[in-house]
Amino acid sequence: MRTCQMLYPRDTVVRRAVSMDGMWKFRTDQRQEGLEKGWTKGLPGPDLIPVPASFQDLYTDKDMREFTGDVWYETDVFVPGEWEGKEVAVRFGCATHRAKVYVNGKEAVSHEGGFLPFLAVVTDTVQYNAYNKVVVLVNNELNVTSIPCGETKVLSNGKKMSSPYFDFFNYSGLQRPVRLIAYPKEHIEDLSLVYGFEGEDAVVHYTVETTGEHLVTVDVFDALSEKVASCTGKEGELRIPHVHKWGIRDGYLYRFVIRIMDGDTLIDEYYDEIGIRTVEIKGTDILLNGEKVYLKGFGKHEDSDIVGRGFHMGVMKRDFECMKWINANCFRTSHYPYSEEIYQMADREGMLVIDEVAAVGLFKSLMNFMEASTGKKTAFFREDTIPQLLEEHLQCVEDMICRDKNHACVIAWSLLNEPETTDEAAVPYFEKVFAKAWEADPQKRPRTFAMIMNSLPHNCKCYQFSDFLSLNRYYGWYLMGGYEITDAEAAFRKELDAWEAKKLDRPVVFTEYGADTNPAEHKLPSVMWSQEYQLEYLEMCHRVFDSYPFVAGELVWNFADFQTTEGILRMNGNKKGIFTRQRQPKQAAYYYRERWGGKSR
Ligand code: EVA
Repeated sequence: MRTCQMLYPRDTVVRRAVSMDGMWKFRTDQRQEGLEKGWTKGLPGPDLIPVPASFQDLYTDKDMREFTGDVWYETDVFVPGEWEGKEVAVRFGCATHRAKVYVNGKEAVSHEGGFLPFLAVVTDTVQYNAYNKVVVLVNNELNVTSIPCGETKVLSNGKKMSSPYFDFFNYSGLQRPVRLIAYPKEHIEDLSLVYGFEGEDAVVHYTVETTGEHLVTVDVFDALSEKVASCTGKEGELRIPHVHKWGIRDGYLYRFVIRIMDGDTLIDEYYDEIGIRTVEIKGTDILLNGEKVYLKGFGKHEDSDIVGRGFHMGVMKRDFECMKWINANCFRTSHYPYSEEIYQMADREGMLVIDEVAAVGLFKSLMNFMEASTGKKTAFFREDTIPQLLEEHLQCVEDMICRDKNHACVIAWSLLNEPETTDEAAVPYFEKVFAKAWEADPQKRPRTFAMIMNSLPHNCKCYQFSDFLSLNRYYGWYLMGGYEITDAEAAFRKELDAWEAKKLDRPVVFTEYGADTNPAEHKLPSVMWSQEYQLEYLEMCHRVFDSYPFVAGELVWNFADFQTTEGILRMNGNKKGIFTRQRQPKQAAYYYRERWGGKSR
């Protein structure tokens, strides 16, 4: 278990969190000579780049944008003398896709996986009241034993290139905030919460994990800072009278303050802002606080100009403003867990989130979104690399749930995106992944995975694992696009009829449907890629959704245009956005604003 690294860094009476964001030294390592040449002690060369950011789009040189292999980062950080006696660590929001951290020349930690936080504990390595050198070796190569999956090619000139099995650019580097943190030796490691309602009150069952045996206290404060409940012990029940439930566009948060006490002496203190709500599936309905909700929103990406996948507060703010304007209530963190600040914002804004782990590309193909439509199979789950991939996948599921389980906004876990499911060999793999999520989540939230076009009622071996079905469907785009759209609609209905015939008694959510659209293209009558066709396509999909009562949500692909690998199917990226990459509305955005503003299914 790597629990304690998941607590979001906060300042309290006995904890410190200091931002290390800023300009860091940077260097690519084309010849992989850094280790030999002693770069762990400091980098040669004067180049500086911002952290957090993806490094790819900052330069004007194509070799930099496409760089695949090892890159190095370096900064100096001052560790205050008054921290001596505490645990001290550097906490990375993420390092994509893997990293080794060196502090004052000594390896502090090695971490695999590019979208979740980790700590380099440096209590005994740092010099107090002095600057310390932090060097990070990041590697962004794709392979089939870590998630997401892909390949690394070597070109005839010896340069490496990323070939993802997925449709987004392989942005990488230190893409999220980095902080120097200090916390007590005996400390709080984890907090778990489960909610129930009794009349007007909430009953909150809590569990606190600590590294020692001193007394734990928990106090709950409302938004006006009035204490509304308290309890002692590592496990217990808190009753919050007249609870203000967290809901859509009603992001009411309570402050939970947890302390470890030795008599009157405070040993540790941590707090979190918590929304209280329940989520469950009942028949074909998704219930929030016992009431039916219809999900309206997007599959998104962390993606924007210049900083790539780097966390940018301005982009986050704009995205939420656009989502509120268009009357969305939900988004999926396709195709990886996002930066923690985004979930905090969703909690505050009352926006629902389907939280997705980075298990994308579990289908051996560089164009799976196309090839799956043709019925192609690749026997992905029969490869001998699967046990190692599974191990990594399970770790990421555990870490994601540990990190995000207390966010009110998170209503479900998406455990894979578009894996191959038509082969029996997938079944034992899915079984383990779904069991892991159940075991890791104290709230037992619904679990799902996004199903590719060829995972159909008659051949999909894995849909039964999902508490609600998530369908990614492109009838009228990849299949029967343009003037054939009437046939596309008929085929779409035929598939849904077949799901209906199975009497699954579970909700179906469309987690993807969309059409590439050039914002500069208008054409009457429509052609594919024009704004007019995007609208016709969306209207067709919605006619279909509205005919089936078990459809519990529509998350259009995508919120905004985003960068992908270059190719003949992508015009400088994927253009299925309802907004442009600069977050300006395409014509379809006005249509959604109306549909979602009025819709209450
Ligand atoms: C698409 N289709 O073709 C999208 C991809 C996405 O960007 C998919 O899940 O099925 C994928 O990543 O536009």
